[in-house]
Order: sequence, then C-alpha cells, then structure tokens
Amino acid sequence: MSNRTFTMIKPDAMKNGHAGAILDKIIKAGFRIVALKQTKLTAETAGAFYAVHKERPFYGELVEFMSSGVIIAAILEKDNAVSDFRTLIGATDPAKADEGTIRKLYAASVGENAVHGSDSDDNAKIEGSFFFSGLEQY
Ligand code: IDP
Repeated sequence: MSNRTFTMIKPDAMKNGHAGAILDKIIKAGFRIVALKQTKLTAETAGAFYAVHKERPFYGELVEFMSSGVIIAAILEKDNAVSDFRTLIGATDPAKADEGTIRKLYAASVGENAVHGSDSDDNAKIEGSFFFSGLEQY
C-alpha cells in the first residue's frame, strides 16, 4: 500500500471558484501536498491522460471538458492515500455521492464532477509522473 495519490481540480470547479475550498478540505482531511500546479490540458494531453477510457461512450465529451479550462494538478500524501481520497471525493456521480464529500458539495454532473482521484496505487504513480518530475515532488 502506497501513501500517495494524484488529484486534479477539474475545469468546472476552477471556473466556479471552488478551488480554494476544495484544497482547504483536502488539507484539513490530513493530506500533505507533495506537488501542486495550475496548468491547462490540450485535447491531446487530456486524451492521453484518459486513454484508458478511449472506448467508453463519454470519452470525447470527457476530453473536451478536461481541456476546456485550467486545472490544478497535485500529488497528495497520507496513510492509505488512494482509498481515503476516494472516500473524501465521493462517487463519480455527485447525485450518488455521500453528504459532505467534495463531489456532493461542488459537482454538478457525472461528467463535470469537480475532482479527479487515482483509483489505484499504480495509477497514482503513473498519473503523478504525467504532470510532475521527481524534482518537483517535495
Ligand atoms: P472516477 O473519476 O470516479 O474514477 P471513472 O469511471 O474512472 O470515474 O470516469 C472518469 C471520468 O470520466 C469521471 O470522473 C467523469 O469526469 C467522466 N465520466 C464518467 N462517467 C461518465 C458519463 O457517464 N458521462 C460523462 N462523463 C463521465
């Protein structure tokens, strides 16, 4: 079990002014920020990040949405990081997310759902290194 996960604050939450509140919630939940930056994905880089979903019907919509505005990307550290972070953000569809979760509080739909959280330790490593070199992780 690794102690790191990777997150993005997605374009909807950035545009709606929720980035500060989301970061506050993440830090108060006990995650340490290992690396963090604001950046913008192109259709090409968003497509590469989500390549695992290439065959899903929502892939085109997802790529368009994720490249529609700036995001914040971050690597987070905590015991049991991947699983605890998935609990903190809630279900993919905010309508099904538990009360108090980030997606319940700040997301509007299953597509535009405010935050990303890695779903495994292996993916946390792959996704973190998609955005950050080793020298950017403290
Ligand atoms: P996750 O982000 O909760 O792990 P995944 O099933 O891995 O959920 O899907 C990745 C992302 O694709 C979701 O966070 C969401 O932005 C988008 N997505 C998932 N299902 C749908 C859908 O049915 N319609 C549109 N977008 C979707």
